[in-house]
Amino acid sequence: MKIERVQLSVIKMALKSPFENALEKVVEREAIMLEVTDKDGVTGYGEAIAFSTPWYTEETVRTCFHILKDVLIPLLMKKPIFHPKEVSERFRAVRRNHMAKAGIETAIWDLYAKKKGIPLWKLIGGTRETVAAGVAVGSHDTAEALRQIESFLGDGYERVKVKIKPGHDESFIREIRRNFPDLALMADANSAYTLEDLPQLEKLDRYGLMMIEQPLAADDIVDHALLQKQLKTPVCLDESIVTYHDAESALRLGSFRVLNIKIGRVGGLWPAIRLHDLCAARGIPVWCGGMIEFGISRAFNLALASLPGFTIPGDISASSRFWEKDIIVPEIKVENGKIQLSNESGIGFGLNQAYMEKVRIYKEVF
Ligand code: OSB
Ligand code: MG
Repeated sequence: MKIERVQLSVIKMALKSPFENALEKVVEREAIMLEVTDKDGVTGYGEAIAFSTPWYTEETVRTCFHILKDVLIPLLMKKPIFHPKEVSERFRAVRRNHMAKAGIETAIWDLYAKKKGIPLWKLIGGTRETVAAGVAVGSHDTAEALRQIESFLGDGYERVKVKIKPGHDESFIREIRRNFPDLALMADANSAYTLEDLPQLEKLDRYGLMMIEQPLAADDIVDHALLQKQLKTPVCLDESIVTYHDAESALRLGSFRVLNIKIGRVGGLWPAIRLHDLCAARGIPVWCGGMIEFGISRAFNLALASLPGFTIPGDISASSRFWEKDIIVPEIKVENGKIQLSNESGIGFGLNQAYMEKVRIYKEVF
């Protein structure tokens, strides 16, 4: 594949309702959509999922735009690529900037699968034709969270995640359990605790949570290992695992029993597949995380979650979870708690160009 044209579009859209966690209240979402075209005129789509501000990781929409424009796109256009696996290797001398890398690496996967005429999920070895839908509730108001859970269960979601933080944990979870005794429930703390909160975290052990996600600091796999030894509830890592080596080290220490894999956080689809393979070999279940993203990123999440090790329903929801109208055609729908994988080639979804015109705030072509 010889890449001849790359278009970056910054888009902006309001969420249907704000999404709140321990660190940020997300009201509006910006993201970068990538359209990568080769010399035969075939186009692959990608999405860079950094937020407007660096609360989740250090990247932002603007750092991604800079790294894509000034570093990654020139590296990619310099010489042909024969397989999408090579993209991560080509970016080896660029430190971190994983969401920028993943945005363009995923577009190359879509392009490659389209040229081969096969669905991306089949190309990467996916084994399931439907993916279980899970949803994250982003409200710290107990009554509002209960209302949302009720409504998501009505939509058919099979698993619910809620956000916790100090002062908003045990009584919140107790109330959810009282209302939904059999709900497949997990809690995500986005690093809001330290080991000093151990007594409070131990109280959560009583509520049959599937797991507690990222309770401690992003760069603290040692404390997570100490915490996991004290808890019956499995610890799941998100922010802490950014590289393959992070996962190997954390496995050695026993810092987690479940892994949340996000393509953007780990630098691309190939790094995500390698983490899946590592965890599968160690008997560690994985699930696909979400980033309040638009449809292109959702489509890659679906393909990833078709791999055999993704045995836990992820934060994989319908286009309508956050958006009045998504930028892809067709939109992603949940039916009977599942999302059907597409049999079209590549990611199986296209960009709604007329709608892109409306939500785009900036565009540049290389
Ligand atoms: O920590 O998993 C997270 C959303 C944005 C950034 C980080 C996280 C989240 C979510 C919800 O928890 C994900 C979603 O449903 O899109
Ligand atoms: Mg998380």
